[in-house]
Amino acid sequence: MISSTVVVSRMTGIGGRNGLFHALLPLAPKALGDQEFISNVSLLVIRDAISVADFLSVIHYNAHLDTWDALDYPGSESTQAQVTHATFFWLANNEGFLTNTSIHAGIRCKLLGTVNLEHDASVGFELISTDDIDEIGTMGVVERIRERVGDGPVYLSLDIDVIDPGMAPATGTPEAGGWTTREVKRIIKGLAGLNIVGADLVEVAPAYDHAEVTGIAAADIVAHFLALLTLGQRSSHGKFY
Ligand SMILES: [Mn+2]
Repeated sequence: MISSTVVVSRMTGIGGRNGLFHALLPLAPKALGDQEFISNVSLLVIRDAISVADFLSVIHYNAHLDTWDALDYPGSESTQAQVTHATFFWLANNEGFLTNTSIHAGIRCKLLGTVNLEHDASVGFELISTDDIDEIGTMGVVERIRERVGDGPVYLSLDIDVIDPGMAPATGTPEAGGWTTREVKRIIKGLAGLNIVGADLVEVAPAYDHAEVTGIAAADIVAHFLALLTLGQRSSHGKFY
């Protein structure tokens, strides 16, 4: 675990970049990892991705919105306290990194009301709920994502809790009734050919895993991300296996 203070100090380090991640991962900004610290790192990696493109759409797989306004939380007056695993897209948008053409996929978190959805839209996100897949199928989800982000630079962020906790139990804020690992993999494959400039996979908590089932799913999804980054825009829609 690394404190938010350390995360912020790395964010604001030499050149405004996270040198460690940048040096380790020269091909494209990307990160993998565990609970809250690494979720905060999503913001770091988005900052690195900005070295590739001035503005990004985000494709965000998660049970939760992660666009919450930190100023709504008590005790979040300091810059450090505002960096949490639920606020980093709000921060990224405030820093001017995001277009208003981002999209969530797999949302099923508890909400206080429509005001939460209105705020989420103000951060630039459209929303595909977990239940939407029952009406439109995996390819319908793919089509909505592709239509939303278009040809512009895209950043992928996947919280492992988008998958049902029965298939990926090792995470800190599980939500019942998620997508299957197969569905998530199929939707990721459908993104082939998009202008993807960075990616992360976050919120895996190995101490909660059983028979490494979550770790196996996470590693497989990362392999898919690497395939997307390697293929770049050469691949046509949905054509990789
Ligand atoms: Mn989540």
